[in-house]
Amino acid sequence: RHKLQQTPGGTVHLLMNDSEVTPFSVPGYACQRRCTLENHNAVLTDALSLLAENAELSDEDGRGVAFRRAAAVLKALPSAVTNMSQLTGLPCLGGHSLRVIKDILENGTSSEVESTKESERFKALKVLTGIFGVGSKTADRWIREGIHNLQQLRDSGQTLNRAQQAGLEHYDDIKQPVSLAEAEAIRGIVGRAVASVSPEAQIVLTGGFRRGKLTGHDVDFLITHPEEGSEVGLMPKLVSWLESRVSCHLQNVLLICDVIFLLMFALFCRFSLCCFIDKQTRRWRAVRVDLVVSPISQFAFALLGWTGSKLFERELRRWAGHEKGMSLSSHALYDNKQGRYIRASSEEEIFAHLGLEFIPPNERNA
Ligand code: DCT
Ligand code: MG
Repeated sequence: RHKLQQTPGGTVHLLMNDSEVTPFSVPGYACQRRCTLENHNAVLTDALSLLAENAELSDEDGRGVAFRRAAAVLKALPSAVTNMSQLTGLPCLGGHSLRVIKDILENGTSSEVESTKESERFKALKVLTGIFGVGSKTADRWIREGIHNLQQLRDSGQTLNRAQQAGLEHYDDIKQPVSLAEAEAIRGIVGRAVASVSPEAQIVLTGGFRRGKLTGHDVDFLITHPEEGSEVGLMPKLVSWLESRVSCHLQNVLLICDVIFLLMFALFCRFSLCCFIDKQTRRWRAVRVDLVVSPISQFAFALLGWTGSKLFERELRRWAGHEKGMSLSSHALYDNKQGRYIRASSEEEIFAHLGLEFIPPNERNA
């Protein structure tokens, strides 16, 4: 009555008859779930993530979020889905996502995913938005003008801003994932830069690396100062310090050749730049670095907000708004009913204010 099935990884699964399949059960919000990097349903979640990416690149954010939420539910399951009946009663699985999952369980692939992957428009959107500084709107405009790849862009004579020029020039480097070792090397150099402009300031690695990922598309840092107000002006000082080191070797680890401004939020509190590190291959390569400065009074909110994952953050804000009547951002938590801000000095306190069990960073990989 039972069938044994060996997966390529060597794990043996006991396949049960339909009647014996117990449905999985998970809470409705990703911020209520513990989700490590271990994913038992990677084939399904990769497929749904690709459809999410396609929707996001086509400015269909609602559809994008629906696919992301469905993928996050499958990521949180304790074992591989083998039968549709196991999904009965699970949250966030809409008709469209269920069709894709069914297709893959029955045929090994989803025709929609395969045709999306092969579509000229999706391929062009991926290549063009892969350029540092190019978003889906710009990419879409270029595609309508007949530009589908980097060579066509170079030949088109389109005017590119400074970030886009650098993005095009260093396209291959920036596309290549950043390793943890590279992230740590960059932490060393940015840490020294921060220390030299503000000795008391502190720097923390956030983003995917804080969640335990071994690679990332960039390196995210959060900087603060123990004395409220002393962080003011830190970002411009840091950026000019980095700029003044143009073409200087720093302990043979890092060379800042170019500082590119991608985004500047209010009061200089966020910056993206591009720096170049030596991979011991005597080649310098471009890496995206995201710097955020936060006053100490907002530090816990900034740390929680910049650790991600993106979906985990979105779900925290949705939970706060829909379930608690609160507004959460990476600056503050506001109680809409009481009409006041709620202070917190640690991530644990924020979860407690939201009535959520604390989830450590390595389990926020929704
Ligand atoms: N973030 C967010 N909403 C966004 C963008 C970012 O909440 N629209 C937060 C969550 C993650 C963090 O900022 C860093 O962003 P990324 O670097 O894009 O994410 P990541 O998880 O670090 O991914 P990667 O490992 O690929 O860099
Ligand atoms: Mg990141």
